[in-house]
Amino acid sequence: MKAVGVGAALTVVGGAGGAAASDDSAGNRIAQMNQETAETGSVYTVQTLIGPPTNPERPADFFYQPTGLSVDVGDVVQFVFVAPDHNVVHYHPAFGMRRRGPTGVSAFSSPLLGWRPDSIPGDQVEPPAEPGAEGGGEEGGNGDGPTATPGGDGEATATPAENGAATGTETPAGDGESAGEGPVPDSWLVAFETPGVYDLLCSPHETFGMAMRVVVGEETDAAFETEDPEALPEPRAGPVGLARVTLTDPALQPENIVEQGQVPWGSLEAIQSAGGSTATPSGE
Ligand SMILES: [Cu+2]
Repeated sequence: MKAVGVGAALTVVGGAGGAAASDDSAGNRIAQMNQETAETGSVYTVQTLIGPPTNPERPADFFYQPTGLSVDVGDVVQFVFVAPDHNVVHYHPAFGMRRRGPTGVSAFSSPLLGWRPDSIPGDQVEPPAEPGAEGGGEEGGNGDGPTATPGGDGEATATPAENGAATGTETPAGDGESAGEGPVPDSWLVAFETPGVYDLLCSPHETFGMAMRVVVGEETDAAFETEDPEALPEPRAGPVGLARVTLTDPALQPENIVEQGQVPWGSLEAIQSAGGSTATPSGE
């Protein structure tokens, strides 16, 4: 599991915490324009997280929390990159993918966010550490860690002290509640203006199942397959790898998302049937 250093500038995002009211005035303005929907203009938070693997085909669970989200037209979703090195991409023909969203909606994608030099311990030393290798690696997480020089001849090894020093490591996975504390340097906002069902993926982790669904308004009829993995088109037109499992999970049926409001990762059938490692203790 990746460890994320603490102590860098945390002021980029002011209190990424709550799901509401990051901009009261705008929210009120929109609410007045749409008085029939009291929630309109709300800001919802979705976190990128990493947890223990619930499927032997992946090294870890990479997921959005919640994985299913119901919002009203005009609402904003703030993606908070608690675990670094993720992005948010709409399944859209502009990206060479089959459209998994309402027609007429522009493609959107975020950059890969949350990365900092100490995101991957040992990454900034010479020569570059291999994943999982001594001095770097994914097990890491040990604060005083990588002072052992990974390089052979003790020569070109810039001491990783600075990197190591920053690792008062805290693994954010599963910490679904405290978006306002800990290493949360980045976030990204999307406003959903068109009703319908939207499927989103994380480019680096789509094959591991990192995908989610946003249902905007009451429009739960999707113009694409949401239930039967067998009926999905073959990649690259459709979702790839375990994202096909995620996006056809019964818990993510659009009607269920609207009914529940939010569907946490841990309530996906695929996760529960995997023997229920508690990947998402925070699952509201
Ligand atoms: Cu990801």
